Amino acid sequence: MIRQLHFFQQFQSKTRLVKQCNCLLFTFLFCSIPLLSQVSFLESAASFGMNISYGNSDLGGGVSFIDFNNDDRDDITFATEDTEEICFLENNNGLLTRVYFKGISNTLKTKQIIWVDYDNDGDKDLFVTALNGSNHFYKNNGAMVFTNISNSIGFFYREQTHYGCHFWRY
Ligand SMILES: [Ca+2]
Ligand SMILES: [Ca+2]
Repeated sequence: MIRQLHFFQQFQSKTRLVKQCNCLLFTFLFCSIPLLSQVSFLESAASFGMNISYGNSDLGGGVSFIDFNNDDRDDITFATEDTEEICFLENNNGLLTRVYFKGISNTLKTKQIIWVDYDNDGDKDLFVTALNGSNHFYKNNGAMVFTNISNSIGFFYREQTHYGCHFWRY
């Protein structure tokens, strides 16, 4: 009887030990994975050549991350404050360089920047809303040379306050 009791106590002790190990393993696996998988970020805009602000406006303007020149690298476009040209930053292997495009001259207070291939010719065209003036639509004629077609496509062209816009194939 004593031997059976001793055996039973040993069995209980081993079972308890296995349960404790399972609990520790469970805790390690399910508590440490989220900690190990956290992503950290480093602010590095200046090191990529990006030193852009929206002037003194308290509302700010839009930004677009899109490969506007179809070289398979995403570029950045910023809306700008009054008297400033729209800011195009071309991505050259990770270094951003400000570029200007023939046919685009817009010093209004811009809010929304939309790149869209509205005519399906393979190059991206540009639509810009303005807070204190008329919106503008620039057709890309190829090689990043643009024509302002705002008046000729039937788009309403009034001086009115505009913020956002969106293109969608419906
Ligand atoms: Ca690009
Ligand atoms: Ca196009």
